[in-house]
Amino acid sequence: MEESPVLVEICEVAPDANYHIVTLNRPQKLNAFIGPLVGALNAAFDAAGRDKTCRAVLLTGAGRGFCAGQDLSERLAAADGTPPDLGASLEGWGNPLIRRMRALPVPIVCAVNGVAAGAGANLALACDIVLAARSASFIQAFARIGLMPDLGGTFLLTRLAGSARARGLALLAEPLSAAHAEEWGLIWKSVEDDALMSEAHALCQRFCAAPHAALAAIKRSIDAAATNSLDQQLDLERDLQRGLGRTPDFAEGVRAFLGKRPAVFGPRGGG
Ligand code: T3D
Repeated sequence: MEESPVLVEICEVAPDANYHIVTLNRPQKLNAFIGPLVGALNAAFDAAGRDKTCRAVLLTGAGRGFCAGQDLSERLAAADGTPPDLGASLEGWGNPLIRRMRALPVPIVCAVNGVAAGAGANLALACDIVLAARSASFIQAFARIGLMPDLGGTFLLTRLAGSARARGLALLAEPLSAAHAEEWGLIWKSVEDDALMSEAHALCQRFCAAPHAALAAIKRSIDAAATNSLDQQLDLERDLQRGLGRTPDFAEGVRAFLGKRPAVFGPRGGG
């Protein structure tokens, strides 16, 4: 029987707190996207959203690569010469995937274990915290094959790295090392290869004990800041902070600080 193209493992940290480990699993093709893989990936993020005990998602790839983007063997013209409809493909799975990831109310930690190319690079950049192994690289490979960055790449690259670097990366389609990606602000951190997974797990465990509603509000407000005016953002901060000020987690945070002890935050949905 063929192995599933996406593996999901649930790592329980407490009875009411776990994180989901989502592994792209086509190692022989550097985890390139095919229909069943992208279907399973969308389903995995859906499941994480529905699981009220899930407090973080760890996304990584099996084998020596993270993800080489779309599997190009699925993109040959049909026998009658009809070209593929890439717009329909993005509308069908790519755009819903990125929207789903950004709307997920828990942090997504990406452990980039090897090359991240094309849509695979932008999948990583759409995560909340990106760790990359020192040996990993990011390639906006699209222009090599007559395409442009997708999966939010033009939006994310420009905001993360600035216009000059976004243009260079997309127009030249050259590999960017993990160290440079960190230096340019594209990712959170590059780490030694053998420390990648332990660092990613440690972050997810930490999120399992963090104040859930605050993290969800942080995700939402930072996303909104990309397009809001300062006035709109101030209003959003006021509204979200008003809600957070009424949570048991905030009351506990204050009590813990004043009592000089570590805070013990409640379950997802409870704060
Ligand atoms: O829906 C839509 O189509 C629209 C969305 C499009 C988004 C996109 O992602 S377009 C961009 C697609 N990706 C690429 O163009 C990257 C293609 N891959 C590469 O350039 C190289 O493989 C890498 C630089 C990523 C890694 O190079 P290297 O030398 O480390 O590995 P390799 O030998 O090239 O790859 C290993 C195997 O994976 C190899 O298979 P084989 O010969 O051992 O059977 C190779 O063909 C396969 N592979 C890698 N990437 C893809 C792929 N097979 C199909 N599609 C790929 N994208």
